[in-house]
Amino acid sequence: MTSWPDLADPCTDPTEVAEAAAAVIAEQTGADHHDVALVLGSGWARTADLIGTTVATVDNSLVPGFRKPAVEGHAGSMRSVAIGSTGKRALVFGTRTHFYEGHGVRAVVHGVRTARAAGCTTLVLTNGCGGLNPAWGPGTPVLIRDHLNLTANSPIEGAHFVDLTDLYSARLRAIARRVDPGLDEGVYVQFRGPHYETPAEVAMARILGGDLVGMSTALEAIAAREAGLEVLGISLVTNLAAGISATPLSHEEVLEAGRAAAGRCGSLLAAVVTRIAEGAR
Ligand code: 8IG
Repeated sequence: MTSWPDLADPCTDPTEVAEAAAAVIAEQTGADHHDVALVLGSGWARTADLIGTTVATVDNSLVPGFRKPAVEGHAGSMRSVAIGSTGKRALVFGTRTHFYEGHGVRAVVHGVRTARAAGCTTLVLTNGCGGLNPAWGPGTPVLIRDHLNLTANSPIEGAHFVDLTDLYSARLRAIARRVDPGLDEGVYVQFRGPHYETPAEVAMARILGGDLVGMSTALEAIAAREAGLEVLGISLVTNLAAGISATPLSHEEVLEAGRAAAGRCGSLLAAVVTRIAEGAR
């Protein structure tokens, strides 16, 4: 068993672990670099197959700094996917580490830093979330236009004052809307979780300008911007946020909405990633 520096150790440079991870990924996938990285959140797991042919699947446990998933419905592996016939490669993370797991923010953004180290210039972040707009029924994909980070944390270490204007690339959002002109946009609010919000917290999120509530994505997007990646964020509304709908939330409902929306989300993601790859580099 090889050992690598512990991400959680403050003396460890997280970039070094990301570089070690990228080296293992290159070795395991036979691809010296990847172009586009994707993080598949709740409801998005099945979409990778539509992007192209999976060339290699790598168990997370083989890759420095990666953890086993804590959530049912997430896969503990990453894959290298040939994007259609573009000649480009996607690095698809089938799972993410959530902030609420308590392993620290470095673990949360390790995939993002690894994507950068693997050569990616674009990052597509997907998630399942609660919707505040009653017009967005379960199974509606929504583009993330901006976010509110309510975790009281940042992935950035040291005095790096990273600009987050246009964090969610207007260029990439326009590409997505060309693929699906009916796509709405919204402001994603990252709460810590793992509990869902109270109705009062959802009302607060609305007053603050939020449209979507979830437990991921914002911290990863910040790390991506620090790393110089262009970011596209797409949420899948799997449930109406607490207090918006009359029924209580359940993880089952979330999984079911994901299964039902897999087709639409898959073709959307495949078309968007193909267009990005056609224009990338
Ligand atoms: I899926 O309603 C999913 N994830 N915070 N609130 C929060 N996270 C979520 C929700 C939700 N649905």
